[in-house]
Amino acid sequence: MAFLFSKSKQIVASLLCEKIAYSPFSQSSSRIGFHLPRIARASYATDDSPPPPGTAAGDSESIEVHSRDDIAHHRDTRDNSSVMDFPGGGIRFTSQIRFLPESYEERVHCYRVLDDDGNEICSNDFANVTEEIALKIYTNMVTLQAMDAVFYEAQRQGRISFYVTTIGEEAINIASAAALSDDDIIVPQYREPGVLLWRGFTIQEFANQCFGNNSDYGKGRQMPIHYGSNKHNYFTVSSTIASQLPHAVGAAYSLKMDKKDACVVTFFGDGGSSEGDFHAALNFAAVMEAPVIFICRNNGWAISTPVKDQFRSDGIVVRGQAYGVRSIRVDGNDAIAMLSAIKSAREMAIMEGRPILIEALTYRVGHHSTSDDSTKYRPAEEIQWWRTTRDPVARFRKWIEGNNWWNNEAESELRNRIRKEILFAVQVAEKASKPPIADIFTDVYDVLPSSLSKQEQSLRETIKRHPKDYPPDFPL
Ligand SMILES: Cc1ncc(C[n+]2csc(CCOP(=O)(O)OP(=O)(O)O)c2C)c(N)n1
Ligand SMILES: [Mg+2]
Repeated sequence: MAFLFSKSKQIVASLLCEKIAYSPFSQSSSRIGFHLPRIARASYATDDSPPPPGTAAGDSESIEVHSRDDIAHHRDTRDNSSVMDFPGGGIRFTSQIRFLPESYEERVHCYRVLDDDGNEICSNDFANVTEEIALKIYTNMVTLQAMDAVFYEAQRQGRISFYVTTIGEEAINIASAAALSDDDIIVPQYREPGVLLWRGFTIQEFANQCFGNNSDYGKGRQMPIHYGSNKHNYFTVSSTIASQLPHAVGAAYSLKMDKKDACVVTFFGDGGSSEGDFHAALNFAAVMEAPVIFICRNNGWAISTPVKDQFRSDGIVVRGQAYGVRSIRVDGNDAIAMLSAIKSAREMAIMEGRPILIEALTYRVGHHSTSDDSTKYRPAEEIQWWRTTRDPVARFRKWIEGNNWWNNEAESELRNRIRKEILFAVQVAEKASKPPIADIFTDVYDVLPSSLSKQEQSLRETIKRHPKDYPPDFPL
């Protein structure tokens, strides 16, 4: 019995060792023939020592994935000749009782290109950004800020019922969109309207959705910020956390079956990674080799729950490897780093038919939503530090100014023009008529089930009984 127990212990230890030693993408070194950010080596380390100097992201000219041999050298070599044939590949035995550490002393490195002052910190390991693209990125980030200011205010004035800002996450929103092709399908959480903005969804269209008017594609049936657009390959927001992730994998698999030159990009927060759907989606994507890019906006908070109360892993990036998904950690407040990492990810996802996980480190500078007051659960200084020192928009502005592509005059012209445009769109959206009440019940069933007919009848009777409680401008 003792013998059997000790044997099974050995097998379990070997299996566990194998899981981290042989990264699922380490069958061979994979190289793509142009400049791409290197996947942080720290995620492939095989013992609990810090990664060797010079192996952090950003110090190589091409993607480099470590081979099995590379990693195996860190292990006990005494029993190397003895390999067990096991589903998934051979497993080397070891005579040492060695548990995998629960964490590494040094956390997975974070890829960045610009420092907090907008200076380039590495010379060649990032995508080329032309003046035209840089200015489009900046203009879109400023537009997002201006939309947030006006819509947030409109909610405070009681003109719309709800709003969510993207303050602090403008670079993730815009730079990721800039790295993609319009054919790529976006499956969002809810804090990524910038992707839609980049693709040409107009300020008027945003306003129509927030006011739930007749021109809203959702016919006023959703809360504000639940944008969606077939034309822009942007799935409608579903704020049921993480439910979009398995859908994204299914959509990616269908692109692969149809041999499309496109991938699916799905966004979620750190809170989303704490849901079961995240784990199901990662595993499903890995096994089905679906071309999907998971972009996690790790902004430190899931409403009032900080990441330290959500998980004990080194963030989200390390979980990719457990599922056999290539992963990278990126400074989410560095637009150029985001653009470069996502361009590389897209290339790998489509060319190699595989999922990629990106953990973008950022901070939710605004309250969770208009229903929240975040000063009740986090220090004002913390918010202020991210709002000022780590502001992604100011950082990018410094970079374009350093390139002589931008100046104060252009800045004030842009901000004035955009604000006027948004205020105008809000006025138009507010004045527009509302969709008829009957629309609440259409578009799901071909023939309305009796339960819904009863609900419709009951709603109409309630309105008749309480006419003053119902907005007079709603067509019945
Ligand atoms: C399944 C589910 N559980 C709970 C909620 C309530 N809820 C709405 S947003 C949110 C936090 C999500 O945090 P995160 O994914 O980090 O996104 P962030 O708001 O930080 O962008 C929660 C718990 C929900 N919408 N859906
Ligand atoms: Mg969060």
